Amino acid sequence: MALTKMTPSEAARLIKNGDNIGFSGFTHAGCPKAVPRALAALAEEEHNAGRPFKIGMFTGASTGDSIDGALARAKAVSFRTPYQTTPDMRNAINNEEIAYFDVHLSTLAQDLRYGFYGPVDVAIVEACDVTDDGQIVPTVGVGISPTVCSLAKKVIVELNSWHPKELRGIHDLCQLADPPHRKDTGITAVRDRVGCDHIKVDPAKIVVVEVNEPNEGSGFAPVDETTHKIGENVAKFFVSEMKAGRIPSSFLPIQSGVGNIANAVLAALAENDQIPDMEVYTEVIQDAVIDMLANGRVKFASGSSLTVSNPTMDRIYENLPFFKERVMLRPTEFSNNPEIVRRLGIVAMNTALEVDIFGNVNSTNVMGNKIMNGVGGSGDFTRSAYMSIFLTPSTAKGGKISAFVPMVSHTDHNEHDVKIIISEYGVADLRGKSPRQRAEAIIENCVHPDYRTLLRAYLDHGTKGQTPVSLPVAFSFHRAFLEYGDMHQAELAF
Ligand code: 0RQ
Repeated sequence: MALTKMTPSEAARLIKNGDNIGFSGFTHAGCPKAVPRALAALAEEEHNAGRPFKIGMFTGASTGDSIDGALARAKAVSFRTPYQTTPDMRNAINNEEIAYFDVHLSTLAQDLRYGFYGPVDVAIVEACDVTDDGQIVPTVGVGISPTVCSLAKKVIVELNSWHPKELRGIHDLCQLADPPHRKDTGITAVRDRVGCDHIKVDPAKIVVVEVNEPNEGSGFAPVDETTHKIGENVAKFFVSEMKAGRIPSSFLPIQSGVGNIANAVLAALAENDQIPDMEVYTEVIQDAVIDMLANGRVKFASGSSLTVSNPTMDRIYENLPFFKERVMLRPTEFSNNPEIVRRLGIVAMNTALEVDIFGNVNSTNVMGNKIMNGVGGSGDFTRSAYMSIFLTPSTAKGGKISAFVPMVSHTDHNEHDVKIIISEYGVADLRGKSPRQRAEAIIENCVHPDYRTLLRAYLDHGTKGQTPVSLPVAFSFHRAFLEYGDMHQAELAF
């Protein structure tokens, strides 16, 4: 029997006020666009008619503007989880208009199956192919798609002909069995395949919306002096770890976070001929990894999405057989699975907003109270990694903010999990060091010279103890920024 077809606005009308929606995709990659925009328009129509209309949102990670931006602007969201990056969504969350729950990405699918956050009423998923017997082939981002497709009562498939049907075969799709029935994932090497090439759904649940629309991804900022220096420091550190025998000469699989810094670091690794060709086991495969696959510096990349600019997407599609042999896209419960991260010995590199001198990391909340994006997959990788590295420029906002502070204003990754810190000034190796020794290593090697004296003063005059924290002035840097707009004004009166 042929599948039901609808326009975006007809499909949006299947959704009712109060429904929870599960979206496909991971970052802008693989996200539906036309139906969410129609849903935002429907919400505005309902609000104009004086009727309430809000949905709960489950996503793989951040999405494009057509989901997070459009729905936030339409005031159509009551609840959202997990990671987000769109300015309008971020503002609505920080204005407390939307209840936001920031969860590790690897756990969301299981949490949904157990019903921790309520039912998934409708799934809206982008696909490059869908068959009459209910085989859905995602595009370039997977996230929680298998789970929301299996849980939802209705699955709206946005069939996007901008993506070729020949993508079939790039994915490795399945779900974990939940405790107490969980077995090991079966993934013992980066390129192991344990699932199939499509998501199978009862065709009676499927509604198809045909579209042709490019990805909403933008490119990356060019590498600047600071990010280039951070990249060089990472590469030098890896070379010294290999010389010391702590990273094998065959190297270990790497995970790298999202954003400009991560992209610049990968480019620096590619340029260093003392670092061997490597494998990538990560969540977002960015432009730099595609370059490295093309020139052989990366042998294979497993992730949950191809988070690339549209010119890079074109390049992939022009050479699809080449990239299909070297790329695998998995659901987040596999791409970010701590069991696999620990087994493969992954070297994890993520970016911090701020780091305290004892090695605690804030990745999410600016000045403790305003969400930036969310923890994303950084915690999935950091805790279980063979080596967990945090990268950060030593300052932000033209030097008025030091990324290194006496105490972080919010903690995402703690001193027990964070092993290496790298800024443009150098590398602080925290392994095997007491809190005071860690502080000395961070101040000496990573802190901007402008802030070293202040932080040394804090350390030298602080309380004695295992962790020499001095509570009365622990937030003096943050208070200085809030009062004077500049952390240089921090007063360390003891
Ligand atoms: O703001 O653009 O307005 O100037 O934060 O900072 O230096 O451009 O770095 O884009 O890599 O983002 C931690 C947010 C870094 C990101 C974070 C301001 C700074 C700038 C961005 P402007 P940069 P990035 C895989 C792993 C958590 C999730 C994660 C992130 C903006 O990496 O979300 O790791 N990580 N996931 O000026 C105030 C400070 C600041 C500051 C920087 N201390 N105080 N503002 N900024 N430091 C991905 C997934 O999970 C999908």
